[in-house]
Amino acid sequence: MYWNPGAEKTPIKDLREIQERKLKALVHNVYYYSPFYRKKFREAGINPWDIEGLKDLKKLPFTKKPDLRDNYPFGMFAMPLSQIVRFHASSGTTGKPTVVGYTDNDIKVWVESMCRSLTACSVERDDTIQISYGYGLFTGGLGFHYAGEKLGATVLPTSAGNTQRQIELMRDLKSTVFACTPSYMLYLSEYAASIGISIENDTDLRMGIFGAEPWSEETRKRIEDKAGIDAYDVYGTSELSGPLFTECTEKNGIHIWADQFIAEIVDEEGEPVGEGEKGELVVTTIAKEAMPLIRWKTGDITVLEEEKCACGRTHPRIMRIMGRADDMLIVRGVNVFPSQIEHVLMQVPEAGDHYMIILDRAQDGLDVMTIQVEVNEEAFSDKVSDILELSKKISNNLKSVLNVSARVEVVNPGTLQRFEGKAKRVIDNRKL
Ligand code: DLL
Repeated sequence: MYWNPGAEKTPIKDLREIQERKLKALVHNVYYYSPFYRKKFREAGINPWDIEGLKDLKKLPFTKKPDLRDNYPFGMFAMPLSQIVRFHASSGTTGKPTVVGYTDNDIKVWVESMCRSLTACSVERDDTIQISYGYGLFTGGLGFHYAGEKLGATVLPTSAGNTQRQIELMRDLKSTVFACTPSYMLYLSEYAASIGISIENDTDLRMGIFGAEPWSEETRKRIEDKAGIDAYDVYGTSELSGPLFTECTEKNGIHIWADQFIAEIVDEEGEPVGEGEKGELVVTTIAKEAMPLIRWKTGDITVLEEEKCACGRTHPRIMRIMGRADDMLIVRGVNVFPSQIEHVLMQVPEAGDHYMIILDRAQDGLDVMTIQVEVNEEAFSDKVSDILELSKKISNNLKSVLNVSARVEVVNPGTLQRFEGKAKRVIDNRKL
Protein backbone atom coordinates (compact mmCIF):
# COMPACT_ATOMS: atom_id res chain seq x y z
CA MET A 1 0.00 0.00 0.00
CA TYR A 2 1.15 3.51 -0.77
CA TRP A 3 -0.05 6.80 0.62
CA ASN A 4 1.06 8.85 -2.38
CA PRO A 5 2.05 6.36 -5.09
CA GLY A 6 2.99 9.04 -7.63
CA ALA A 7 5.50 10.57 -5.24
CA GLU A 8 6.72 7.35 -3.65
CA LYS A 9 7.44 5.60 -6.96
CA THR A 10 8.90 8.62 -8.80
CA PRO A 11 11.69 7.35 -11.08
CA ILE A 12 15.10 7.95 -9.49
CA LYS A 13 16.13 10.22 -12.39
CA ASP A 14 13.10 12.44 -11.79
CA LEU A 15 13.75 12.52 -8.05
CA ARG A 16 17.23 13.89 -8.80
CA GLU A 17 15.72 16.58 -11.01
CA ILE A 18 13.28 17.54 -8.26
CA GLN A 19 16.17 17.74 -5.79
CA GLU A 20 18.27 19.88 -8.18
CA ARG A 21 15.41 22.31 -8.68
CA LYS A 22 14.47 22.54 -5.02
CA LEU A 23 18.09 22.86 -3.89
CA LYS A 24 18.71 25.80 -6.22
CA ALA A 25 15.54 27.52 -5.00
CA LEU A 26 16.51 26.83 -1.38
CA VAL A 27 19.96 28.44 -1.55
CA HIS A 28 18.49 31.59 -3.08
CA ASN A 29 15.71 31.63 -0.54
CA VAL A 30 17.94 31.30 2.52
CA TYR A 31 20.44 33.79 1.10
CA TYR A 32 17.77 36.46 0.86
CA TYR A 33 15.58 35.61 3.86
CA SER A 34 17.84 34.04 6.51
CA PRO A 35 20.42 36.41 8.00
CA PHE A 36 22.14 33.35 9.45
CA TYR A 37 22.70 31.66 6.07
CA ARG A 38 23.57 34.90 4.28
CA LYS A 39 26.38 35.44 6.78
CA LYS A 40 27.44 31.80 6.57
CA PHE A 41 27.51 31.82 2.77
CA ARG A 42 29.46 35.07 2.70
CA GLU A 43 32.01 33.69 5.15
CA ALA A 44 32.38 30.62 2.94
CA GLY A 45 32.64 32.79 -0.19
CA ILE A 46 29.47 31.31 -1.70
CA ASN A 47 27.06 33.09 -3.99
CA PRO A 48 23.71 31.32 -4.49
CA TRP A 49 24.31 31.37 -8.25
CA ASP A 50 27.38 29.12 -7.68
CA ILE A 51 25.05 26.26 -6.77
CA GLU A 52 23.95 24.83 -10.09
CA GLY A 53 22.78 21.46 -8.86
CA LEU A 54 23.46 18.45 -6.64
CA LYS A 55 27.08 18.30 -7.80
CA ASP A 56 27.65 21.56 -5.89
CA LEU A 57 26.02 20.42 -2.66
CA LYS A 58 29.38 19.67 -1.10
CA LYS A 59 30.46 23.30 -1.57
CA LEU A 60 27.82 24.37 0.96
CA PRO A 61 28.79 24.73 4.62
CA PHE A 62 27.39 22.36 7.24
CA THR A 63 24.83 23.47 9.81
CA LYS A 64 25.54 22.14 13.30
CA LYS A 65 23.86 22.04 16.71
CA PRO A 66 25.82 25.06 18.09
CA ASP A 67 24.41 27.15 15.20
CA LEU A 68 20.91 26.52 16.55
CA ARG A 69 21.93 27.24 20.12
CA ASP A 70 23.86 30.42 19.24
CA ASN A 71 20.90 31.73 17.25
CA TYR A 72 18.28 30.88 19.87
CA PRO A 73 15.38 31.56 19.61
CA PHE A 74 14.59 32.95 16.13
CA GLY A 75 17.94 33.60 14.47
CA MET A 76 17.65 30.58 12.14
CA PHE A 77 14.19 31.43 10.86
CA ALA A 78 13.68 32.31 7.21
CA MET A 79 10.08 33.44 7.73
CA PRO A 80 8.54 36.21 9.84
CA LEU A 81 6.93 35.13 13.11
CA SER A 82 3.50 35.99 11.70
CA GLN A 83 3.85 32.92 9.45
CA ILE A 84 4.80 30.51 12.25
CA VAL A 85 1.98 28.27 13.45
CA ARG A 86 3.85 26.08 15.94
CA PHE A 87 7.04 25.78 18.00
CA HIS A 88 8.72 22.71 19.34
CA ALA A 89 11.80 22.92 21.55
CA SER A 90 14.46 20.61 22.94
CA SER A 91 14.70 20.25 26.70
CA GLY A 92 18.10 21.89 26.80
CA THR A 93 19.49 19.37 29.29
CA THR A 94 22.84 19.38 27.48
CA GLY A 95 23.06 23.12 26.87
CA LYS A 96 20.84 25.99 25.76
CA PRO A 97 17.55 24.75 24.36
CA THR A 98 16.98 24.72 20.62
CA VAL A 99 13.73 25.88 19.11
CA VAL A 100 12.15 24.84 15.81
CA GLY A 101 9.35 26.83 14.15
CA TYR A 102 6.86 25.52 11.59
CA THR A 103 4.70 27.27 9.01
CA ASP A 104 1.35 25.79 8.11
CA ASN A 105 2.99 24.27 5.06
CA ASP A 106 5.83 22.80 7.17
CA ILE A 107 3.23 20.95 9.24
CA LYS A 108 1.65 19.68 6.01
CA VAL A 109 5.02 18.45 4.72
CA TRP A 110 5.68 16.70 8.04
CA VAL A 111 2.24 15.07 8.02
CA GLU A 112 2.72 13.97 4.39
CA SER A 113 6.06 12.40 5.30
CA MET A 114 4.57 10.53 8.25
CA CYS A 115 1.48 9.44 6.27
CA ARG A 116 3.75 7.88 3.64
CA SER A 117 5.86 6.27 6.36
CA LEU A 118 2.98 4.89 8.42
CA THR A 119 1.38 3.46 5.28
CA ALA A 120 4.74 1.97 4.24
CA CYS A 121 4.92 0.02 7.50
CA SER A 122 1.33 -1.18 7.03
CA VAL A 123 -0.76 1.18 9.21
CA GLU A 124 -4.29 1.49 7.79
CA ARG A 125 -7.57 3.29 8.42
CA ASP A 126 -8.84 0.38 10.49
CA ASP A 127 -6.00 0.65 12.96
CA THR A 128 -6.06 2.26 16.38
CA ILE A 129 -2.69 3.86 17.07
CA GLN A 130 -1.80 4.30 20.69
CA ILE A 131 0.76 7.07 20.79
CA SER A 132 2.92 6.77 23.82
CA TYR A 133 5.64 9.18 22.71
CA GLY A 134 5.56 12.35 24.77
CA TYR A 135 3.19 15.11 23.68
CA GLY A 136 4.22 18.72 24.16
CA LEU A 137 7.50 20.34 23.28
CA PHE A 138 8.90 16.93 22.27
CA THR A 139 7.98 16.19 18.65
CA GLY A 140 7.19 12.48 19.03
CA GLY A 141 3.55 12.61 20.15
CA LEU A 142 2.22 15.29 17.82
CA GLY A 143 4.36 14.02 14.92
CA PHE A 144 2.50 10.71 14.97
CA HIS A 145 -0.80 12.22 15.97
CA TYR A 146 -1.59 14.38 12.95
CA ALA A 147 -0.53 11.74 10.45
CA GLY A 148 -2.57 9.06 12.24
CA GLU A 149 -5.69 11.23 11.98
CA LYS A 150 -4.99 12.22 8.39
CA LEU A 151 -4.71 8.52 7.48
CA GLY A 152 -8.16 8.01 8.92
CA ALA A 153 -6.90 5.68 11.62
CA THR A 154 -8.08 6.12 15.21
CA VAL A 155 -5.61 7.91 17.41
CA LEU A 156 -5.27 7.20 21.12
CA PRO A 157 -3.05 10.00 22.48
CA THR A 158 -1.91 8.46 25.76
CA SER A 159 1.45 10.29 25.73
CA ALA A 160 4.30 8.78 27.78
CA GLY A 161 4.15 7.15 31.20
CA ASN A 162 1.51 5.60 33.47
CA THR A 163 2.16 2.07 32.30
CA GLN A 164 -0.78 0.43 34.07
CA ARG A 165 -3.20 2.81 32.35
CA GLN A 166 -1.46 2.34 28.99
CA ILE A 167 -2.14 -1.40 29.26
CA GLU A 168 -5.71 -0.92 30.43
CA LEU A 169 -6.50 1.42 27.53
CA MET A 170 -4.67 -0.81 25.07
CA ARG A 171 -6.99 -3.66 26.03
CA ASP A 172 -10.24 -1.74 26.41
CA LEU A 173 -9.92 0.41 23.29
CA LYS A 174 -8.36 -2.40 21.24
CA SER A 175 -5.20 -0.63 20.11
CA THR A 176 -3.60 -2.38 17.15
CA VAL A 177 -0.49 -0.19 16.77
CA PHE A 178 1.74 1.09 19.58
CA ALA A 179 4.26 3.89 19.14
CA CYS A 180 6.94 4.48 21.78
CA THR A 181 10.67 4.08 22.41
CA PRO A 182 11.93 0.48 22.13
CA SER A 183 13.12 0.58 25.75
CA TYR A 184 9.63 1.54 26.91
CA MET A 185 8.08 -1.28 24.88
CA LEU A 186 10.35 -3.76 26.65
CA TYR A 187 9.34 -2.34 29.99
CA LEU A 188 5.65 -2.31 29.13
CA SER A 189 5.73 -5.98 28.06
CA GLU A 190 7.49 -6.88 31.29
CA TYR A 191 5.03 -4.88 33.38
CA ALA A 192 2.08 -6.46 31.60
CA ALA A 193 3.48 -9.92 32.36
CA SER A 194 3.94 -8.98 36.04
CA ILE A 195 0.20 -8.22 36.34
CA GLY A 196 -0.75 -11.40 34.48
CA ILE A 197 -1.45 -9.86 31.05
CA SER A 198 0.04 -11.19 27.86
CA ILE A 199 0.29 -8.53 25.14
CA GLU A 200 0.15 -11.30 22.58
CA ASN A 201 -2.95 -13.08 23.88
CA ASP A 202 -4.87 -10.48 25.83
CA THR A 203 -4.68 -7.45 23.50
CA ASP A 204 -5.29 -6.69 19.80
CA LEU A 205 -1.84 -5.22 19.29
CA ARG A 206 -0.34 -6.33 15.98
CA MET A 207 2.58 -3.95 15.48
CA GLY A 208 4.74 -1.27 17.07
CA ILE A 209 6.70 1.65 15.68
CA PHE A 210 9.79 2.22 17.76
CA GLY A 211 12.52 4.85 17.63
CA ALA A 212 13.83 8.11 19.08
CA GLU A 213 16.81 6.17 20.48
CA PRO A 214 19.30 3.61 19.16
CA TRP A 215 18.23 -0.03 19.37
CA SER A 216 19.57 -3.26 17.95
CA GLU A 217 18.26 -5.98 15.67
CA GLU A 218 18.36 -8.36 18.64
CA THR A 219 16.08 -6.04 20.61
CA ARG A 220 13.68 -6.05 17.69
CA LYS A 221 13.56 -9.87 17.87
CA ARG A 222 12.98 -9.78 21.61
CA ILE A 223 10.13 -7.29 21.31
CA GLU A 224 8.56 -9.28 18.48
CA ASP A 225 8.83 -12.56 20.41
CA LYS A 226 7.67 -11.21 23.76
CA ALA A 227 4.75 -9.13 22.54
CA GLY A 228 3.86 -11.24 19.49
CA ILE A 229 3.91 -8.14 17.27
CA ASP A 230 5.75 -6.81 14.24
CA ALA A 231 8.31 -4.13 15.23
CA TYR A 232 9.30 -1.27 12.90
CA ASP A 233 12.00 1.36 13.19
CA VAL A 234 11.13 5.09 12.99
CA TYR A 235 13.71 7.84 12.64
CA GLY A 236 13.67 11.61 12.78
CA THR A 237 15.11 14.53 14.70
CA SER A 238 13.45 17.59 16.12
CA GLU A 239 15.57 19.90 13.93
CA LEU A 240 14.26 18.19 10.77
CA SER A 241 10.65 18.29 12.15
CA GLY A 242 10.37 15.26 14.45
CA PRO A 243 9.55 11.62 13.61
CA LEU A 244 9.60 11.44 9.81
CA PHE A 245 10.73 8.14 8.31
CA THR A 246 10.07 4.45 8.93
CA GLU A 247 10.96 1.12 7.45
CA CYS A 248 8.60 -0.36 4.88
CA THR A 249 7.35 -3.92 5.30
CA GLU A 250 10.58 -5.22 3.71
CA LYS A 251 12.34 -4.09 6.93
CA ASN A 252 15.56 -3.41 5.06
CA GLY A 253 16.21 0.23 5.93
CA ILE A 254 14.33 3.45 6.57
CA HIS A 255 13.04 5.33 3.51
CA ILE A 256 14.04 9.00 3.37
CA TRP A 257 11.60 10.97 1.20
CA ALA A 258 13.94 12.41 -1.39
CA ASP A 259 11.50 14.99 -2.76
CA GLN A 260 11.57 16.61 0.72
CA PHE A 261 15.05 15.85 2.03
CA ILE A 262 18.50 15.31 0.54
CA ALA A 263 20.51 12.75 2.52
CA GLU A 264 24.30 12.45 2.39
CA ILE A 265 26.78 10.41 4.40
CA VAL A 266 30.08 12.06 5.34
CA ASP A 267 33.24 10.93 7.12
CA GLU A 268 34.87 12.51 10.18
CA GLU A 269 36.44 15.21 8.00
CA GLY A 270 33.08 16.03 6.44
CA GLU A 271 33.95 14.45 3.08
CA PRO A 272 31.26 12.35 1.34
CA VAL A 273 31.98 8.62 1.82
CA GLY A 274 31.87 6.01 -0.95
CA GLU A 275 28.66 4.16 -1.76
CA GLY A 276 27.57 1.79 0.98
CA GLU A 277 30.13 3.14 3.45
CA LYS A 278 29.33 4.05 7.02
CA GLY A 279 29.44 7.68 8.20
CA GLU A 280 27.44 10.57 9.60
CA LEU A 281 24.02 11.33 8.15
CA VAL A 282 23.75 14.88 6.82
CA VAL A 283 20.35 16.15 5.70
CA THR A 284 19.27 19.19 3.67
CA THR A 285 15.60 20.11 3.98
CA ILE A 286 14.30 21.11 0.55
CA ALA A 287 10.63 21.49 1.43
CA LYS A 288 10.73 23.37 4.73
CA GLU A 289 9.93 27.08 4.99
CA ALA A 290 10.22 28.38 8.54
CA MET A 291 13.58 26.90 9.42
CA PRO A 292 15.17 25.23 6.42
CA LEU A 293 18.48 23.53 7.17
CA ILE A 294 21.37 23.17 4.78
CA ARG A 295 23.60 20.14 5.29
CA TRP A 296 22.38 19.53 8.84
CA LYS A 297 24.86 17.31 10.67
CA THR A 298 22.59 14.89 12.49
CA GLY A 299 25.44 13.25 14.43
CA ASP A 300 23.90 9.84 13.60
CA ILE A 301 26.02 7.07 12.14
CA THR A 302 24.51 4.97 9.37
CA VAL A 303 24.86 3.73 5.77
CA LEU A 304 22.87 5.03 2.78
CA GLU A 305 21.37 2.61 0.25
CA GLU A 306 20.22 4.19 -3.01
CA GLU A 307 18.99 1.07 -4.86
CA LYS A 308 15.26 0.87 -5.47
CA CYS A 309 13.56 -1.17 -2.74
CA ALA A 310 11.59 -4.36 -3.38
CA CYS A 311 8.52 -2.51 -2.02
CA GLY A 312 8.53 -0.39 -5.19
CA ARG A 313 9.56 2.84 -3.50
CA THR A 314 12.41 4.60 -5.25
CA HIS A 315 13.48 6.76 -2.31
CA PRO A 316 16.85 5.99 -0.66
CA ARG A 317 17.10 4.16 2.64
CA ILE A 318 19.29 4.58 5.68
CA MET A 319 20.25 1.44 7.57
CA ARG A 320 19.62 1.08 11.31
CA ILE A 321 21.34 3.96 13.16
CA MET A 322 24.38 2.61 15.03
CA GLY A 323 24.44 5.52 17.45
CA ARG A 324 25.50 9.13 17.60
CA ALA A 325 29.08 10.08 16.76
CA ASP A 326 29.29 11.77 20.17
CA ASP A 327 27.91 8.68 21.97
CA MET A 328 30.70 6.47 20.73
CA LEU A 329 32.66 5.12 23.67
CA ILE A 330 36.42 4.88 23.52
CA VAL A 331 37.46 2.31 26.08
CA ARG A 332 41.16 1.57 26.31
CA GLY A 333 41.57 2.67 22.72
CA VAL A 334 38.73 0.51 21.37
CA ASN A 335 35.78 2.34 19.75
CA VAL A 336 32.38 0.91 20.52
CA PHE A 337 28.77 2.11 20.30
CA PRO A 338 26.37 1.25 23.14
CA SER A 339 24.08 -0.30 20.48
CA GLN A 340 26.84 -2.81 19.60
CA ILE A 341 27.11 -3.77 23.27
CA GLU A 342 23.32 -4.15 23.39
CA HIS A 343 23.46 -6.41 20.35
CA VAL A 344 25.92 -8.77 22.06
CA LEU A 345 24.01 -8.78 25.38
CA MET A 346 20.67 -9.50 23.75
CA GLN A 347 22.10 -12.52 21.95
CA VAL A 348 22.65 -14.21 25.30
CA PRO A 349 19.38 -16.03 26.07
CA GLU A 350 19.86 -15.84 29.86
CA ALA A 351 20.33 -12.05 29.76
CA GLY A 352 17.30 -9.89 30.54
CA ASP A 353 16.29 -6.84 28.50
CA HIS A 354 17.77 -4.17 30.74
CA TYR A 355 21.38 -3.15 31.17
CA MET A 356 23.61 -0.22 32.17
CA ILE A 357 27.10 0.68 30.99
CA ILE A 358 29.29 2.42 33.56
CA LEU A 359 32.67 3.87 32.71
CA ASP A 360 35.30 4.80 35.28
CA ARG A 361 38.95 5.70 35.28
CA ALA A 362 41.03 3.52 37.60
CA GLN A 363 43.88 4.88 39.70
CA ASP A 364 46.39 3.61 37.17
CA GLY A 365 44.67 5.83 34.56
CA LEU A 366 43.10 2.96 32.62
CA ASP A 367 39.44 2.91 31.61
CA VAL A 368 37.21 0.42 33.38
CA MET A 369 33.93 -0.54 31.77
CA THR A 370 31.34 -2.21 33.99
CA ILE A 371 28.25 -3.64 32.40
CA GLN A 372 25.35 -4.40 34.67
CA VAL A 373 22.86 -6.72 33.08
CA GLU A 374 19.79 -8.34 34.53
CA VAL A 375 19.41 -12.08 34.34
CA ASN A 376 15.99 -13.01 33.03
CA GLU A 377 13.34 -14.63 35.22
CA GLU A 378 13.72 -18.10 33.67
CA ALA A 379 17.48 -18.22 34.12
CA PHE A 380 17.38 -16.66 37.60
CA SER A 381 19.37 -18.66 40.11
CA ASP A 382 20.55 -18.19 43.70
CA LYS A 383 23.73 -20.09 43.08
CA VAL A 384 26.79 -17.85 43.02
CA SER A 385 28.53 -20.24 40.63
CA ASP A 386 25.72 -19.88 38.04
CA ILE A 387 25.89 -16.10 38.22
CA LEU A 388 29.66 -16.09 37.87
CA GLU A 389 29.48 -18.42 34.92
CA LEU A 390 26.96 -16.18 33.15
CA SER A 391 29.09 -13.07 33.80
CA LYS A 392 32.06 -14.83 32.34
CA LYS A 393 30.13 -15.96 29.29
CA ILE A 394 28.91 -12.42 28.55
CA SER A 395 32.30 -10.91 29.14
CA ASN A 396 33.90 -13.46 26.77
CA ASN A 397 31.30 -12.69 24.10
CA LEU A 398 32.01 -8.96 24.39
CA LYS A 399 35.72 -9.64 24.04
CA SER A 400 35.40 -11.93 21.05
CA VAL A 401 32.78 -9.92 19.11
CA LEU A 402 33.76 -6.32 19.94
CA ASN A 403 37.24 -6.72 21.40
CA VAL A 404 36.22 -4.81 24.52
CA SER A 405 37.13 -5.82 28.05
CA ALA A 406 34.33 -5.32 30.52
CA ARG A 407 33.51 -6.32 34.07
CA VAL A 408 30.10 -7.88 33.76
CA GLU A 409 27.85 -7.77 36.83
CA VAL A 410 24.79 -9.97 36.50
CA VAL A 411 22.02 -8.53 38.68
CA ASN A 412 18.59 -9.79 39.75
CA PRO A 413 15.55 -9.28 37.51
CA GLY A 414 13.81 -5.94 38.05
CA THR A 415 16.73 -4.19 39.75
CA LEU A 416 17.93 -1.77 37.04
CA GLN A 417 16.23 1.51 36.14
CA ARG A 418 13.34 1.50 33.62
CA PHE A 419 12.65 4.43 31.28
CA GLU A 420 9.39 5.93 30.02
CA GLY A 421 10.97 7.94 27.19
CA LYS A 422 14.48 7.81 25.84
CA ALA A 423 16.65 5.42 27.85
CA LYS A 424 19.90 6.65 29.42
CA ARG A 425 22.01 3.54 29.70
CA VAL A 426 25.51 4.98 29.84
CA ILE A 427 27.06 6.60 32.90
CA ASP A 428 30.48 7.97 32.05
CA ASN A 429 32.21 8.91 35.29
CA ARG A 430 35.42 9.63 33.39
CA LYS A 431 34.06 13.01 32.39
CA LEU A 432 33.46 14.12 36.00
O1 DLL B 1 13.64 11.75 18.89
C1 DLL B 1 12.23 12.51 17.09
C2 DLL B 1 11.53 11.20 17.08
C3 DLL B 1 10.39 11.04 17.85
C4 DLL B 1 12.01 10.16 16.31
C5 DLL B 1 9.73 9.81 17.83
C6 DLL B 1 11.36 8.94 16.29
C7 DLL B 1 10.21 8.77 17.06
P1 DLL B 1 15.12 14.33 19.03
O2 DLL B 1 14.68 14.33 20.44
O3 DLL B 1 15.62 15.60 18.42
O4 DLL B 1 13.97 13.87 18.07
O5 DLL B 1 16.24 13.22 18.91
C8 DLL B 1 16.81 12.91 17.68
O6 DLL B 1 17.34 10.66 18.41
O7 DLL B 1 19.50 12.38 16.14
C9 DLL B 1 19.08 10.10 16.93
O8 DLL B 1 20.30 10.23 17.63
C10 DLL B 1 18.02 9.54 17.88
N1 DLL B 1 17.08 8.71 17.11
C11 DLL B 1 15.86 9.04 16.65
N2 DLL B 1 15.29 7.97 16.04
C12 DLL B 1 16.20 6.96 16.09
C13 DLL B 1 16.24 5.61 15.63
C14 DLL B 1 13.34 12.64 18.12
N3 DLL B 1 15.22 5.04 14.99
C15 DLL B 1 17.89 11.87 17.87
N4 DLL B 1 17.35 4.89 15.85
C16 DLL B 1 18.53 11.46 16.57
C17 DLL B 1 18.40 5.43 16.50
C18 DLL B 1 17.35 7.44 16.78
N5 DLL B 1 18.43 6.68 16.99
